[in-house]
Amino acid sequence: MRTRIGIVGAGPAGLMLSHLLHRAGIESIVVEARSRQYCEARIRAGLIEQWAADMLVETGVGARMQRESMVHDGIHMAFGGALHRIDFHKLVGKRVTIYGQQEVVKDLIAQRLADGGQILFEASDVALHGIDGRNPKITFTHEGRAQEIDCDFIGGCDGFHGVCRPSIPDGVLTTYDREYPFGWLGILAKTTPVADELIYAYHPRGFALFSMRGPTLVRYYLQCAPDENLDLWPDEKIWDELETRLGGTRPLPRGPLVEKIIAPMRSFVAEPMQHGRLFLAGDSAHIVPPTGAKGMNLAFADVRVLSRALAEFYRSGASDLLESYSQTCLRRVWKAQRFSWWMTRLFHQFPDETPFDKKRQVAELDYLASSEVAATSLAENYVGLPVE
Ligand code: RFL
Ligand code: PHB
Repeated sequence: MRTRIGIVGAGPAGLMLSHLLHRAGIESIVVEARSRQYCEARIRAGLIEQWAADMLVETGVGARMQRESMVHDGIHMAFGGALHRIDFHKLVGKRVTIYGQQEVVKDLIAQRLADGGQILFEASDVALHGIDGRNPKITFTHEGRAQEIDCDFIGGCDGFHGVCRPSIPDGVLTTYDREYPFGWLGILAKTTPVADELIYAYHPRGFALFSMRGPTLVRYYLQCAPDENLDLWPDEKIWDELETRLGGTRPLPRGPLVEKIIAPMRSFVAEPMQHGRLFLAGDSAHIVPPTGAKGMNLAFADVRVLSRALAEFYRSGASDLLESYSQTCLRRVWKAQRFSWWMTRLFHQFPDETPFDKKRQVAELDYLASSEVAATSLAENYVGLPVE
């Protein structure tokens, strides 16, 4: 097979890259390890920054999101037994969209297929070759047959555990890594939302987050041990713990759990995000702890930059935007890293904290709740910094 851009991974990064390239008249093929059903059912992110929601609409994949999503003007912070609201719209004139990542993935897959795009699901033994030269290649097994894709460039969109980043020769990448001494226990439950907007809760027993997916589907998270045993968390214990940590100001509407997961928490960046003809985008290049809700949004920001650079290359032959791809992306990536680390630090209990640290943490929450200047900085980052 031959195409211009070979893309590894059908997550938000790979699918959006293929979609944006198609709109720029550039052909691509996506190679994905999992089945279509698996990709469409994988529950992850829930929050889309305003510019990213606008991009989905402007590029023709936002119609269902516009019908089914919830648009939020702000968030609540819970601490000291009370709720404090941060009004993004009032502070920075922007909003966020609540719409599940798996719904975005469904919409992108449907659009790519309607536009005649090729997504090869359930590909195994995916490997990259010749990324240092002008004719890179992706090899894999698909429907029992050995296949290869000759291309001009490769989009490495295969997430944190993929094969693209490890294909870069030793010594090229510098990695920055930070693991947190806790994870998140996440549940999805069939019941009504306890509030109209998300609640981020600081509590001496640990962080808790209330989020939602729809009028009768809610998402909650609890700070837990990184290797927490889910067997020790029967449903009622989860509800009791959530109710305590969310401030105890009101009872939570309970309902049957449809999912229970443990999510790891880490910060990671690989620099540069490119080598030869391979360009990394999304989680394959960087991971943020979910506290700032930035992961999928960063993936979209990367592929926006990459698709524009590729469009310029095919239009004029100029490669300067491709050469500066990593540098352009990393400016945003590091600001998102900073914000995600800060939100994580603000709301979680750290095992090595001193009584001084805890007092300082509560003072910082109080400062955010009482100062418009402090709240504006949170709001500006949370709704998404401007894209270039
Ligand atoms: P993905 O989604 O991991 O997709 C990578 C794809 O590559 C495939 N793959 C391979 N394909 C071929 N060959 C191989 N060898 C392959 N290896 C892997 C995989 O099957 C998969 O289909 O990466 P991408 O596209 O970069 O997207 C990143 C996002 O998924 C991620 O950053 C977000 O989910 C993070 N995140 C959140 N982001 C937000 O923007 N807002 C949020 O509210 C938010 N909340 C979250 C989150 C992530 C969470 N978890 C579970 C880590 C909440 C949680 C709990
Ligand atoms: C979610 O809805 O899954 C979600 C929302 C906000 C976050 C993290 C996760 O910060």
